[in-house]
Amino acid sequence: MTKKKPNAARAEPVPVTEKGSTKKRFSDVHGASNIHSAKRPRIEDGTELSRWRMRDDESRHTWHYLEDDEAVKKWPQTHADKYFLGLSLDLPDLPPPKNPLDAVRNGLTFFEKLQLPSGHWGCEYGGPMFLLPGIVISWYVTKTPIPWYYATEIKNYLFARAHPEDGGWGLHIEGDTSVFGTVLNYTTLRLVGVEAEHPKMVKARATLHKLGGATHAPHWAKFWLSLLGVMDWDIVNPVPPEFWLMPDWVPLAPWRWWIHIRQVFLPMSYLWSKRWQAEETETIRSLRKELFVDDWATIDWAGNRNTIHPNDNYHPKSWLLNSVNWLLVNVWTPYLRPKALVTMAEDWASELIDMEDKNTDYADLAPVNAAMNFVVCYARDGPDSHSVRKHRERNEEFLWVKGEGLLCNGTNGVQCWDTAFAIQTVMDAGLTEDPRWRPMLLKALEYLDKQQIRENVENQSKCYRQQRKGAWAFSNKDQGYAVSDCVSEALKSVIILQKTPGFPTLIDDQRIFDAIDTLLTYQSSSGGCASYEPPRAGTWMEALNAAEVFGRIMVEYDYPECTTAVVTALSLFSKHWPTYRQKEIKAFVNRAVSWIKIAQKPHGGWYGSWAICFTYATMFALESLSSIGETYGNSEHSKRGCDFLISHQREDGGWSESYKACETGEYIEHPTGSQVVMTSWALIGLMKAKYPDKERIKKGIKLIMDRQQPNGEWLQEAIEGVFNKSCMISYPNYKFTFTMKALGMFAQKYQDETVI
Ligand code: LAN
Repeated sequence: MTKKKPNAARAEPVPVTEKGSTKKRFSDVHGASNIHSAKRPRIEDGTELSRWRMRDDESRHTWHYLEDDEAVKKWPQTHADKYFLGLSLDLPDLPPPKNPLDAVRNGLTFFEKLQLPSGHWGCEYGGPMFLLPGIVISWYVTKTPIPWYYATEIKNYLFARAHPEDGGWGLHIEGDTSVFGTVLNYTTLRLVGVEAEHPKMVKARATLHKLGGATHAPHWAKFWLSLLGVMDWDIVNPVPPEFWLMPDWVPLAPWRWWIHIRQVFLPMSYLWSKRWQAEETETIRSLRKELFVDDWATIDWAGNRNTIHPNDNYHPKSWLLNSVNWLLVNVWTPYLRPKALVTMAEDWASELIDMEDKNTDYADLAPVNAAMNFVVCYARDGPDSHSVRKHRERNEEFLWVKGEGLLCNGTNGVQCWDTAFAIQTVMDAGLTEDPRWRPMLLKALEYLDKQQIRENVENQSKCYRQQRKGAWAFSNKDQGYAVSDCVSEALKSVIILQKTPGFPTLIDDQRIFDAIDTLLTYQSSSGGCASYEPPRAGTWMEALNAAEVFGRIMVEYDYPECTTAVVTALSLFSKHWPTYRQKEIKAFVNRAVSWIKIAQKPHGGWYGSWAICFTYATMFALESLSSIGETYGNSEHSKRGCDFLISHQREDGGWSESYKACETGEYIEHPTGSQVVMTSWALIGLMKAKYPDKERIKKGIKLIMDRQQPNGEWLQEAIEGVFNKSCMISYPNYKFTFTMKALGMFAQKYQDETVI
């Protein structure tokens, strides 16, 4: 389905966006860098979806809108483009599967078409509703022109994702309306050019006012709105850069915080300290009237620092944090804060920001700090600086276009992660030696070869980074942050393929050892593994969680998901290189699995932090146990895990856990019933644990097969992923990788079963 081409005359000529370099394209589309007026973008009903293209430059994703018909002809839309945009692929029906392995083959036939030129699989990575506002506000305050087709599709996306009844927005696409979501997305719409009197805006504004208006927003919204000049900085709880001057031994020094919180607080602290604000515009003046219940001129900014609506207050501030804030506001800042110290702190924060930009070539950890670092560079280096141009260019990689419109991804992609799972899926189905899949797998292996991180970052200890040589990131090498499970899943996939007859050894032993050496740095004192770094402080640090809307954000935690991935990677490695760091690996694995046992909940399941929720983590935990030979028949832990899963199997054979489980810590069913992804996780866990009742497993397999479409695909169901307990995030490729993995495992295990 193609949207109607708007016939309104175009206000300004937008240059052809051909297959040039991203850099060229950027300066073309967003105007030369000497354009500094925040012009209101033109906004239309829609764009023509058939004119969008996703460009894959060695896994740097950028979306291009081709306004020129010649360019459209020269650069045809691929299957992947069409799929992402929700356009029909017109693929023929495949022969109906006679058994689960046929279903895997059909699934692969479809999934193969989505493999991108550099060898990986891409996807939308949306869900959170607080990311796009950061990007748009950063464009606005840096006077980055917003092309009409971005403005138009941002409007379409946000309207499509507004709550059907109250017209507001939540923290994430399935969440209840909150002030955070509503105030930021309303502001975003205004900044891209939507009129305040548009009926949807009137409705959203009424909802915002019912919730108390912008003064009831959480910390991060108050930060963005102060930067924009819609609020006064006095309403923002303090983020002093002086924190960065604390000696490393201080228990609450920021280098000990979780990487995402410290990389966000870093630019935030710089801008807070400078009380930097955008140039005032008509829209900003108007927002001051629109976002508040009271008259703007009468608002007691300082008095509303802690005002927050209950819908947003997932993690209320502790008495400790409130006391620290009180002292900072009433004593430190007005009376003590010496100028020389402030300058020193700002300079050090600024240097740390530069290191982050340099180490990632301006890609940055994620879109929150990328948008903020962009503003820091603009405020500090000026509008025409190299740093500003680089940020402007790289922030494009967070954008994603789909049928509903334009959104911001949670990272610059899911490239290495999804590619690793795709390879393992084929392995689990026993199809790696089938020549039919060789070209696809070879491209995937070549991709992982190119994406392995070959060096540690410069100034590793100065900028508090974790060792990363030999690692893989979640997205790509440019971003370059090693994550324990991303290294593990990619490494497993490389070993699997390189040990399969007919595949080349692209990654030599030394590079495999580098990955192992890095992985071995990831064990925490408990025995488990965290995400980016082993925990650097205790969970008491959560008492300083100022973000209000998220839980478990201040420090690293050990996760069954990450721990299992490392355990299985080390075990696979040891099979092929039995002598390399043999003792350490054995000790690592034993301690890790012991931690898995400790982390089991009284009901038998495990709490998942990166996808929903107990079903996801229980799958991993059962895999960890089985890797040391503990399964249903011989292990109490494994048995309890299986019984937990089985107790939640539904009548139709599937599983259906809701994201609410992540928030509440209790298993809660999703109102839309069984989900294929969730069902696959449960079945994989049960099969890993050698659960004896084949019929129960078969019932779930049948559900997955019944939901497969005649062309081999599965359709999107409820959101799959989560972070920080409260925010959900999409993993659209899971509906391919985990379904096929479950089917493939079943086919391998019960070779004669047809399941039709
Ligand atoms: C991710 C995505 C991947 C995820 C897994 C690899 C699945 C996980 O097993 C380890 C943690 C990790 C790497 C992870 C951490 C937090 C991220 C980066 C995200 C969920 C994607 C988006 C999120 C990030 C924090 C979003 C920005 C929001 C802030 C609160 C700063």
